Amino acid sequence: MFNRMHSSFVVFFVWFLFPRDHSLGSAENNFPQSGSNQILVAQCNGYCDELNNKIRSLEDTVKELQSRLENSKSQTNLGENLSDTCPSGSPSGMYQMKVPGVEPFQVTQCKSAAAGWTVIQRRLDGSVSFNQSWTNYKNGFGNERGEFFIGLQKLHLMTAEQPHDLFIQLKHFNGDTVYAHFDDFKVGSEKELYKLERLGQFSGTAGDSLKYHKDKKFSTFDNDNDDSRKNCAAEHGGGWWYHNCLSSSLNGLYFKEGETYTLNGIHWGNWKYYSFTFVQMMIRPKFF
Ligand SMILES: [Ca+2]
Repeated sequence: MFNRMHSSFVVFFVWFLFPRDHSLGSAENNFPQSGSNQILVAQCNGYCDELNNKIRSLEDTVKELQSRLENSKSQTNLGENLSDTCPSGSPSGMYQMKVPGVEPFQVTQCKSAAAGWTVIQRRLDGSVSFNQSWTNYKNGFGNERGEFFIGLQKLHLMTAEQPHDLFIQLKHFNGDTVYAHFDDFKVGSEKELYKLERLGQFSGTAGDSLKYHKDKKFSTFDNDNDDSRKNCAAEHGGGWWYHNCLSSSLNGLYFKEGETYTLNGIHWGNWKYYSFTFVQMMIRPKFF
């Protein structure tokens, strides 16, 4: 809809420009051919300048619209590419989420016949830094159509309201894909430093690299709540429910080809690779 609307604008302005250019040419052609240039300039003054200014202004508008159209196209393409990342190939889309205690917000959901999986975290190209402050982890950051974290406060409100499943998809640069499913995910309040309050039973192909973090508080480089003498979040490049320090961290640094041999990447200890190039965390109400 957005693309179509802006395409129409671009077409309209292009149509608007060229006839004017043409009529301007016609007007100049109608000037006395035998007259001097001074006469031509005199006749043109106050008319051509004004028209030229308008044309320049319209050209700027067209450029701006073209730029917005390209941006819109790239965002749409990203959304289309993501559609096959949903479980069982269910289609994805943007929806408005309403949770008591917070303003309505946009989310990506994988729709199924019964209920949607809401994406709460995504890594896919390294375009967004996940080494963010406590405030940013609390409120969320990034772009819902690309890399982002939904925010701890929203996670708390959503999972406090009713029980949720957690589904994590992990993919390595070489194409290997695994998943982890936890059947009772709950995040504590800010007062509880957003601790990983519940996880439930694990199932999946990735191995359980999250149970080590159960009951642990969330930490960021500027708010160290871990059980280590070190600042785990600062050391491992992103906020997480660190213990002493980690079995997993899906908010670590992004390595484009997964080529790290340290634990500061997008890490899931039970799996053979040190860093992933695609991660998506999703939640869904357990009873619907
Ligand atoms: Ca510490």
